[in-house]
Amino acid sequence: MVISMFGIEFVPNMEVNKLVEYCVLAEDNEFKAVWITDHYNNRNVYATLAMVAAKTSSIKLGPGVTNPYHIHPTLTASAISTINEISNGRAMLGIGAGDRTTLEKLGISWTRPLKYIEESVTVIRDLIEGKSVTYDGDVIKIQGAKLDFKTGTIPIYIGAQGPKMLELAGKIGDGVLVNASHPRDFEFAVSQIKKGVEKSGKTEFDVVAYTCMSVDENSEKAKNSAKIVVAFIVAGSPDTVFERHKIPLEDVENVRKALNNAFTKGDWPGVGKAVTEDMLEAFSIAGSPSEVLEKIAELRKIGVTQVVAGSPIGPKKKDAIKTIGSEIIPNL
Ligand code: F42
Repeated sequence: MVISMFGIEFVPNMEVNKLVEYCVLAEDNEFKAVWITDHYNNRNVYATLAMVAAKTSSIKLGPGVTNPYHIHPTLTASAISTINEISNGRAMLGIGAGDRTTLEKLGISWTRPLKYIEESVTVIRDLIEGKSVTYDGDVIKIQGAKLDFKTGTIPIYIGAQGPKMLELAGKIGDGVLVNASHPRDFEFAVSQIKKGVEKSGKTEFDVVAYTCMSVDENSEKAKNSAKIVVAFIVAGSPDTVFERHKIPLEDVENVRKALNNAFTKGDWPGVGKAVTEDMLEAFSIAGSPSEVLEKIAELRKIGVTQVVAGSPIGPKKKDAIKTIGSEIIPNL
């Protein structure tokens, strides 16, 4: 397998102009894809993507990921087609089941995620292709919807971690965004994805490692700056993941307590102290450029075809983007 694209992820929790500046820098530094996360409490993902599209010229771009509960598939089809037009055909669509806690806060009940993804992807693809869609699914019902414009084909990537969602992604997606950083998680993921890909008969499929990455010439600094992101990953992961990585549940509990203290008493250094070396190793790709390259090589052997540098990227984002562009991407 070869790494066909090196991507980057941004959370629009900063001013859009600043995020666009980072994207332009990423494009100038050999990154080929930019994924923008979608949470209603951040800047709107499509408004942000429109700005990124207008200021860049070659980097592919898309939401990583939107969800069909909060955003109706017809609206997603229209929004991503608009981004495809603005960007001259550079759009990609990332879609996943969404974040249960956030959706439930909004009064949206999070049921049947597999069906929602399967039916939404079918409908979105048909709408993007300019078809008139009448669909009587288990969870999506549409009668005669059609976009009045067409902007070309758009690859659809599915955000997946669970065994069934991974298989479904292989079956119906053009790619999958797997939120993980360690070879053990990808051994498991790729075996599930393959089952779906085989069922579909596809010959091409993009397996994306949507990683927590932190790069710096100083390995310690890189690792330290990944700790807070790793703590959040630990707090939100199911026990099966800790079993896979042999991480003691007492250590997990310490991180959860430390995060609680950080939110209530502002003790953020305590969070850094609670994150263990094993957690850093399991949930991030953090270190010097040569350490990061070694880890990417392992992922490639397992079948990863795109690596995405996700938060925090490095102790200093701009420096990290330049380091990845000069020392990592050319050496893949
Ligand atoms: N979520 C966001 O809200 N915003 C983002 O920007 C975002 C980015 C992102 C990037 C990469 C990525 O991989 C995920 C990302 N996510 C983001 C999270 C994403 O939206 C999904 O929450 C996440 O990927 C889904 O995780 P999952 O693959 O584990 O799927 C869940 C739904 C799961 O439980 N899957 C199980 C499995 O085995 O895969 C199946 C569950 C099941 O069987 N459900 C039954 C069914 O029919 O669907 C019944 C359940 C019922 O109660 O109805």
